[in-house]
Amino acid sequence: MSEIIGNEVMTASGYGADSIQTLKGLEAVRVRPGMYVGGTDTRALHHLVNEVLDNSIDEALAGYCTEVNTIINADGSLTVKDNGRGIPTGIQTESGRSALELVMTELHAGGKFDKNSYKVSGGLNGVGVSCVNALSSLLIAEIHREGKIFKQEYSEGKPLYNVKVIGEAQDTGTQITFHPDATIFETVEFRYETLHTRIKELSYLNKRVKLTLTDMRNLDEEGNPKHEEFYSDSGLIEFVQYLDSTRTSLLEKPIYITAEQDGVEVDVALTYNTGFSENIFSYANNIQTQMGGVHATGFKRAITKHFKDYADKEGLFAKLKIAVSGEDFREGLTAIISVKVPNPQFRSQTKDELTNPEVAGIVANAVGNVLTYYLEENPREAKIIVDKIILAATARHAAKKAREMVQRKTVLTGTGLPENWLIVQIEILKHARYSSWKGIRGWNSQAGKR
Ligand code: 0RA
Repeated sequence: MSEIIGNEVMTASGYGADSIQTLKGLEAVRVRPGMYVGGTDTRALHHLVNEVLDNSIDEALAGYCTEVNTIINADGSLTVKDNGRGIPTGIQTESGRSALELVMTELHAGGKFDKNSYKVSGGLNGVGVSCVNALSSLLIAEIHREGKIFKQEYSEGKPLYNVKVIGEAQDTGTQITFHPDATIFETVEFRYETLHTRIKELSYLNKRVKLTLTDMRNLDEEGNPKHEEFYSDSGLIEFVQYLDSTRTSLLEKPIYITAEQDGVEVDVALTYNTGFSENIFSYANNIQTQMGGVHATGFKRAITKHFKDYADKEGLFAKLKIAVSGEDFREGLTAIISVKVPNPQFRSQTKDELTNPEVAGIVANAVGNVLTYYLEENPREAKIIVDKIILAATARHAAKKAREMVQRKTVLTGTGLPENWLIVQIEILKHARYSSWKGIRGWNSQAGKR
């Protein structure tokens, strides 16, 4: 027995051909969560939140949403609410099913009906909210749109009823509440700290979007839940300042670069501190690329080239008898490189290295253009950076000399020097570098006062 609902032929079981395909997809996610969300541990659990958050952030990046609220509910479920346009709820002609239902139940249904609004999809895996749905014992979608409140609930990804109107709405937006399936995940307890870190990071990466985190499990004496707001007006500039807040900066303000080319958005902030470590963090579509990739490579290439060109042009490297190497340009450097790429490509399985070949040149261009201008306009800062680079090269060279000397002596004496001799030498060098730093720092801070 069958009847026609919308355009879909329904079987007696209540599922049409399309729906059966959908169920197979959702079942695949439940059978192999590892393939879709990277496992069943706490990391995978929090991956679900990221997946839901990404959709709201996308809506914000498309310019339709200013606020995204994340709430850990008292019953342990999690809600993400945004004030975007709301997921469309109308019936799609081809499938005869509601667009909302398709988004919630079809794997990869993300932006099928509006490619532009999903120009840059945050989801690294692109698995989308349907995976979250499949892995939830209960998911509730509530959409405010066209003056109405629409609602649909799902269990293990399967709709419990057709999209219905439950009231009137003055605003627009999307609210997703999900209860992760305790029969799948090792733990279903959301960690405040994990969400806090991610949401804070998202607020820096997506400036001028207000993000909040509320924990209804954690009430104070007055009964108010733990609640934090994250909002960054200057994005990566504040991110870099935050990362370097325990270090002594060489620049009053970080250098900021923003550009768009061929649909690729580039945002970079960098500063130098008195330390010796290199701190470069790169992101592709809001996801940290631990191993860097083409965007980090393009950035490094540009700073090496442009600081070198400037120093050469100004004759600042003239007295330097030694070669300056790439790493010398990155000592005491803290930088964030964030790119938004329409079709991100990643190295193999790990997905922590961006590989789109064209992105290297786009980042290098953007960084190069701004640096050239910055160095011309800010000769004092330019000199500070070049001095830092010279010092790095000098110290590296001296360390190499010391090492060679120890090795030579070791060869000459045959039995070798005591093992700790090299360590002593390195300690001396470190100290030498540090004290010469104080010199430059003093000059900088004095210049700052004048
Ligand atoms: C596609 C089209 C439209 C909205 C969205 C997607 C949308 C998706 C999500 C997911 C979470 N929050 C969201 N907000 C919006 C709207 C198209 C239109 O109104 O013309």
